[in-house]
Amino acid sequence: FLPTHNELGVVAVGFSGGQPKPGVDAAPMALIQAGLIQQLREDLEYNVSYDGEVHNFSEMLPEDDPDYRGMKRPKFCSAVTREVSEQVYKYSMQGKLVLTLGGDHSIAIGTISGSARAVRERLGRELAVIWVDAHADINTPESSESGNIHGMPVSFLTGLAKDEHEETFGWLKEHHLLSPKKLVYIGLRDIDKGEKKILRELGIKVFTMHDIDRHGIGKVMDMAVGWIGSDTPIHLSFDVDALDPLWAPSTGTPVRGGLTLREGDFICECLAETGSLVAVDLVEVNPSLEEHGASETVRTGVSLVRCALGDTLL
Ligand code: 6HN
Ligand code: MN
Ligand code: MN
Ligand code: MN
Repeated sequence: FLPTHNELGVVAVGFSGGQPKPGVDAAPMALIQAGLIQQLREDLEYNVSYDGEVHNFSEMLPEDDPDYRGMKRPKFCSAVTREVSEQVYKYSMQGKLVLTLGGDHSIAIGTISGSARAVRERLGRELAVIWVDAHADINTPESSESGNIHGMPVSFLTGLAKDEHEETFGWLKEHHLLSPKKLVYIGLRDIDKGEKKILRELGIKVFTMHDIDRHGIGKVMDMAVGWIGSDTPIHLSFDVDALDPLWAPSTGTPVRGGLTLREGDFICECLAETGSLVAVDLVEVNPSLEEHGASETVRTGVSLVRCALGDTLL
């Protein structure tokens, strides 16, 4: 069921509407200017499909987008993620591995729904997701304390949160959704009270930083991949804030006590090694937030993507 080995579709999503800080929209361009796509073509020998545009979706900006069920910019986030979902779905249906460069993590509503649907239609399989993050991003609109949609994507993707209106995520249908049993978290260390309750009730597999300290990242990856089972298509959604701010300072919601660069790269390498990756997201790089320039965080992002795409495997 693997994507044709060297065919890669790239979607560049310059979107920051899922959270309040400007700048995360500039990440795809910063990553591309740092040489990411060129390296994927030249060093890793991918045949890259990329339309050469960082989409900012400004034409989708609604005239009026009031808070709704506590969500901020609900219509804009819904419209953008719906479009991203279509783009990811199209590449994935062509048998391409799909790389999405965000953008804030709300865009995963689009990427994962698009992959899940394509994997169902093309392969008759259920998608598994590895979500690497300091945060669980599983608030419902009602449990969220911030109203920021980048803290909610997993609740919409698992069907825990739904809405009847097309323009506020009602476009998400059964075929877009992810089973909570096929979701594994790695790196968590800042989980809201309401989210802890949700994680327990849904029986979701979570490897917190505590688990990584206890077992080491090698064992954690064995357990994570074991939980999903071999021969299951995997979507990796990597929030750069999973890494310690030492390695990724330029991000909107940094949390100390995170992964080292090598642990982050190792997670990506292990998933590349499974041969089951169908999609990779890299999100929450915000080049404008670093005191001494964003070069470190952008470099980290380039490294993570290269590792996920097989760079460091023999
Ligand atoms: N992210 N749990 C917090 C919230 O606002 O719901 C933080 C979410 C962070 C989201 O980093 O992708
Ligand atoms: Mn996140
Ligand atoms: Mn996060
Ligand atoms: Mn918090």
